[in-house]
Amino acid sequence: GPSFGLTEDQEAYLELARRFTQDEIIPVARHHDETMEYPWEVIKKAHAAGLVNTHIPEKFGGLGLGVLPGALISEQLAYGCSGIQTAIEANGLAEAPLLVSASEETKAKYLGRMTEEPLVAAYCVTEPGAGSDVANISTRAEKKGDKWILNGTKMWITNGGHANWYFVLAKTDPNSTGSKALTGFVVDGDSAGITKGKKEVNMGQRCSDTRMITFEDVEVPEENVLGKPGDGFKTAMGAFDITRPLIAAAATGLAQRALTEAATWAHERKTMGKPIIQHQAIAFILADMAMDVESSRNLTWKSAWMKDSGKRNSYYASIAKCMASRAAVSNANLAVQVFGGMGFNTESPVEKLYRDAKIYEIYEGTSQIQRLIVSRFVEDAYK
Ligand code: CO8
Ligand code: FAD
Repeated sequence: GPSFGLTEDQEAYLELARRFTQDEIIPVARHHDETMEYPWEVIKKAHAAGLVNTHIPEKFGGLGLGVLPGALISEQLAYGCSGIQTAIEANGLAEAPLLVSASEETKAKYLGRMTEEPLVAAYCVTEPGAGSDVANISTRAEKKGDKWILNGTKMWITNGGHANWYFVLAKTDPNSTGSKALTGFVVDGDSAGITKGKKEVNMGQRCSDTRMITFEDVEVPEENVLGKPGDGFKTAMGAFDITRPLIAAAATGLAQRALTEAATWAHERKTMGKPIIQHQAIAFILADMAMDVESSRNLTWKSAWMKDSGKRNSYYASIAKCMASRAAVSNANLAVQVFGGMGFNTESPVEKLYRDAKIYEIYEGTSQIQRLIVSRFVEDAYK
C-alpha cells in the first residue's frame, strides 16, 4: 500500500545533499548571485560527492538512481541556491533524452564520460521563434552521405557556454510539419560551426549559464541520431517525464527556504510588544507557506515514484511542476512581506529568493503549458 517513508538509502542521499548544501552551497550562494560567476568549483565538488548525473545507469559508470532520490537531492541543493542547482541539474536534463532513446554505444560514449570527470552538457530545444510550441522549431538537419548537416539557432540554453556535448532537436523531414518531422541528435561541443552567444543576464539564478547557440553546417555522424529519424519529439517529451519532477523538487526547495527564513525572522522581529509570529496575520502567512511546501513535496514525490515504478507519469509531473512553481513564487513573495522593508534589501536572504523563483513558472514548460497537458488528460478521462 502507500508509504510516505523513505528507504535507508534515500535517507542517506538526502542527508548527503543536505550536508553538501550547508557546507558547499550556502556559503558561496551570495557571491555567485552577485558576480554571476559560473559555479565550476561547486560542480566539481558535487561531482566528487556523487550528486551530479545521478540517473546514469551503473553499467555506464553512474549511480543508476531513480527519479525519487534525484528529487530528494534537487530539493536540498535548490534550498541552498537554485542557480547553482540549475547549473548542476541541467546535466540531468541533457542526459535524459539519451536515457530515453540512445543506443547502448551512444550511452556508453556520452554518458560514460560524464561519470569520469566533471563535465557539463546541455539540452537544446527552444529557439528564438519557438519555445512552448516545440513542434514548430525551425533548426534543420539534412542527410548528406553518412552524415547529417545541422543548421539553426537555439535560445536560452542552460550550460550552453560550457557544454561538452549538446542534445539538439531538429527538423529532418522537410515534407512534413509537426512533431513527427523532428529528430534528436547528440552533437559534440567542439564541432566546427558551433557559435556560443553571450551569457544572458537574467533576473534570477544569475550564475546559471544561459546562451544562444548557433549551429552552422555542423556535421553530425549517423550514429549520433537518437532512436530513429522522426522519434525526436517523443524523446524530448519523454525526457521531461524524468526532469519535470526534479524541477518541481527544486521549486519545493526554494519554497522551503522561503518558509525557513520567514519563520526564523518572525520569531526575532518584534512589533507592538511581541514577536511578529504572535500576530495571527503573520502566523497564518507562515501556515499558508507550510501548506504549499508540504503539498508540493508530496506531489513531487508522487510524480517521481510513478516514473520509478515504470508507469506513465506525465500528468503527475505536470501537476507537480505547476503546483511547486506556484508555491516557490508565492512563498518567496510572502517571505519578502514577512521581512518588511528588510525583505526588499539585497542584504536579506529573501530578496534573492524572490528573483530566483519566477523562472520556475517558465522553464521546462510554462505553467500554461503544464495546464494544457493536465487539461488534455482530464478531457480524455471524462470523455
Ligand atoms: N512521452 C511520450 N510521448 C509523448 C509525450 C510524453 N511525455 N508527450 C507527448 N507525446 C506524444 C503524443 O502522444 C503525440 O503522439 P501521437 O502523435 O503518436 O499521438 C505526440 O507526442 C505529439 O504530442 P502533442 O499532440 O501533445 O504535441 P503538441 O504539439 O500539442 O505539444 C506540448 C505538446 C505539451 C505543448 C509540448 O510542445 C511542450 O511540452 N511544450 C513545452 C516545451 C518545454 O517544456 N520546453 C522546455 C525546454 S527545456 C528547459 O526549459 C530547461 C530549463 C533549464 C533546466 C535546468 C535543470 C534544472
Ligand atoms: P512562448 O512559448 O512564446 O510563450 C509566451 C507566453 O505565452 C507564455 O506565458 C506561455 O505560457 C504562453 N503560451 C504559449 N503557448 C500557449 C498555449 N498554447 N496556450 C496558452 N498559453 C500559451 N530551453 C531549452 O531548450 N533548454 C534549456 O536549457 C533552457 N533553459 C532555460 C533557462 C532560462 C533561464 C530560460 C529563461 C529559458 C530556458 N529555456 C530552455 C527555454 C524555456 O523552456 C522557454 O522559455 C519556455 O518553454 C517558454 O517558451 P518561450 O520563451 O518561447 O515563450
